[in-house]
Amino acid sequence: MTSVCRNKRLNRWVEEVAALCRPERIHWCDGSRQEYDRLMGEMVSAGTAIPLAGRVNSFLFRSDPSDVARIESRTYLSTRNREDAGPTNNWIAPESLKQTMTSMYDGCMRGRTMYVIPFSMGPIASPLAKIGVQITDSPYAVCNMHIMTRVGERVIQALGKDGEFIPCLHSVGAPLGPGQKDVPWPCAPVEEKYISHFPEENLLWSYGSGYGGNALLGKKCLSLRIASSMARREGWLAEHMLILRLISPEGRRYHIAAAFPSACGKTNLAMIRPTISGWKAETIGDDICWMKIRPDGRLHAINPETGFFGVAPGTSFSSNPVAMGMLRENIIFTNCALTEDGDVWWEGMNGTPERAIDWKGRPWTPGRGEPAAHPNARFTAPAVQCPTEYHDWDDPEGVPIDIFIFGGRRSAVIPLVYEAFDWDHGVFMGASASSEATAAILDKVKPVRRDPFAMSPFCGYNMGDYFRHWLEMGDRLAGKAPRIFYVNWFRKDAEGRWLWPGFGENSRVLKWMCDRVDGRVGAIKTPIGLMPEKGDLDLSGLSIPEADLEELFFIDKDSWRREIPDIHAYFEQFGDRLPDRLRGQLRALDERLLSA
Ligand code: GTP
Ligand code: SPV
Ligand code: MN
Repeated sequence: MTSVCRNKRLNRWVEEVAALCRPERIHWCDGSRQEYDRLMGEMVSAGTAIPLAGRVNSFLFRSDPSDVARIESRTYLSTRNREDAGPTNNWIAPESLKQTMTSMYDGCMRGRTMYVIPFSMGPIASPLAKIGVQITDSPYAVCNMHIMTRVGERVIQALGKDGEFIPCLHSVGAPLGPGQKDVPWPCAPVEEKYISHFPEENLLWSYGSGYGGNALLGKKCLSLRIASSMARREGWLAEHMLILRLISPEGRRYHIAAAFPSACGKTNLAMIRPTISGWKAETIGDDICWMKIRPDGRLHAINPETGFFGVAPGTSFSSNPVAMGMLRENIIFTNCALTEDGDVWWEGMNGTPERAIDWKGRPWTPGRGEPAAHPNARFTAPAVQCPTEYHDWDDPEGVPIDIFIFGGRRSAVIPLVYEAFDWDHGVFMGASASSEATAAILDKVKPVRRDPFAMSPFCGYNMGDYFRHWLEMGDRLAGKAPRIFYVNWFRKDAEGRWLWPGFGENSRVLKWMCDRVDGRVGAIKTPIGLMPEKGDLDLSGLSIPEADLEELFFIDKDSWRREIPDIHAYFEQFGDRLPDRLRGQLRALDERLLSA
């Protein structure tokens, strides 16, 4: 198929990539339903996709067991100066990385189709949107991109003759020899995988993986790593945050953006069904949030995506009925279990089947000792199917943010909720955030790691400069800055039981935040921040033992003081890139803990 594209730079880039990767054919994606159906049909015939009898137009994929999550140890930020990538990113010099990868790309698409996917992150023509073009040899990536982004000719039109786009090159790194039969999930061995970012040129090169954030380049690669670096240069924010609209019984709308690390509850909070009477919620985004200061002086947010790539295990009619309602049709499932009646299943879904086929394609029965679904099994779902979908989807202006929430998964130490004294203290709370390891990444990491703003794996420049950028955004926003809170839904008792019921009940905590924003309630000043006064957290209709509540809010000064050296060491790795204002915040926390 020849292109209708008049963009010279794009046409030249497609020619260059084709000459290097040597695919059998080139296909320009138009984003149509027919295109999606045809590619799915081909993948079904090839044995890669399994059509589900239990759900309309839905398919199950099983990845290679070595390719089940993002892989941070193979993710690179390639800047001319190492310092500009900073100590939290893997770095290789651009010339050297490009040389290595060019030799890997050489002939890497032999025997395959090269797809050209023009896509927009954000409503086309929004002042907050960006255009990317992904070249890939993975039809699975194409179908996912159809759901997750705005794909097609409208984007080519918007690009015109000389519009700007972000080139995103992707190959699974598995060329086919003449007559060679393909495998269901082609990919390269771990040590040949590269997920590379060249933020100084707004360029992405990914090789060897077909999974999630490694392969759907509009997501983490473009919308966070490249975009955060552009955002710093251009004075806006690209964050790993969900966006939620909460509506009070009186009809007041609050817009909340929350940053939790991977697999720590963003999708679930974004789809919350409040348990407190009269309150409603609408889902705007579950993973990525782009924000700009608009002419009203406030920070306005859009979700640049159009779909949800969510963690399947743990999703059930009791934990997340909204997601379950969304998953009935038009879904791509990856690494879930397959039941006898042709439906998907995963751990934590209501009920357990007597037998199933596990994510590796083997017969499975309960009690086998291994999960049937991979812990990072995912669904890809169109946002328009979300029962709590927000209706101003294409509003180019986005929504004004009232509340920021930071958080993570900590079984001890961190209380259920506290509020920042002011913006700088809030930035300190985000910068010192920490979380326990989850299955969202392949790498082995420390049991508790610092994950500032949930951006540690996604910040496209030196994290010390990122903290400074947040402080400066606060200076610009002044009195119009959102209020900042910290939450931990994951505190456990000594027996390992969750102290807080979570999910829909989290609305109680959100309501307290809204009450704080509008000055309806006061707060108790503690060494770590402001906490709810007795009776202000609405617990009506919830039976939770008094002792559990006490533990949820307990601040053990000794354990908090033990965090200080760890935060200090984390901060000091940034050297002179760390803003002094954060050093001051850490000192002040230490002093408050000492004198309390
Ligand atoms: P990414 O897509 O990787 O960025 O993850 P996410 O932050 O969107 O996480 P998600 O909402 O998918 O939740 C991950 C896991 O945490 C799931 O197994 C959920 O069931 C569980 N979870 C989410 N919210 C809560 C909560 O309030 N309490 C408890 N105990 N578990 C939760
Ligand atoms: C995450 O890991 O934060 C995800 C999944 O949202 S992935 O798209 O694979 O990055
Ligand atoms: Mn995420």
